[in-house]
Amino acid sequence: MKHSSIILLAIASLSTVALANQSPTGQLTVDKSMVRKGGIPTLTWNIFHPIKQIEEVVDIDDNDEITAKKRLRVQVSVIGIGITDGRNEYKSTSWLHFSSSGWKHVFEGYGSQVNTSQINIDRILEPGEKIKFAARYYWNSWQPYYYSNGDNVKALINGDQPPSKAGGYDQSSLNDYLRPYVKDGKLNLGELDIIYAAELTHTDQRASGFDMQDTIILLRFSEVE
Ligand SMILES: [Ca+2]
Repeated sequence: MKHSSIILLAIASLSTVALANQSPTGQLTVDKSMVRKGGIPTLTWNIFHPIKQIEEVVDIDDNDEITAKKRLRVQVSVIGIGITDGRNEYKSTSWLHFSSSGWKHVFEGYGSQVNTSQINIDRILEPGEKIKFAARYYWNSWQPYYYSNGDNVKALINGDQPPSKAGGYDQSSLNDYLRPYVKDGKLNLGELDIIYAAELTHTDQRASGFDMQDTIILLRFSEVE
């Protein structure tokens, strides 16, 4: 009984992994001959992930707009909103435009309201579908929108330089909310992840407040049949 429950647990965790990734195939081996009464079986397994790079499933053009190359699922969440003057937080609102269906709202609120595990948009994209981003922040009134085709928004992938202040990357310019996504000075994202990073408070790229971290959202792609 003990052995079979351990095996079931292993299979359960294997299928959790399968759901969380891009349909890996798994192989589970249980070495029964090694198990004595009251002993613990040796479990080994290998998981084979199909290797996919983001470039294989989408195109990111010079305007930081994304076009699906295949049928894909996209799940959108907010990584962080970092708009403060040291005392007060300011809110932002963010949107994604899908060529098949127009503007869809992602999130409106303050950085302290962000729940990174919340999926705000979950859609199927057909090949050729194009995505754009827009966001703005509130300071006395809603300020102008910035769009993905301008210099205040960048689409970034795993291994890119993190969003940073004018004058280049510097670890101290990272917002706390962004630190879990940075490793050894590079963005540490999933292979099929894209982030949109937006500067909403400044247009002068030399200003210290120009940090490209006012609103950052995550688009997580996966292949679907
Ligand atoms: Ca800013």
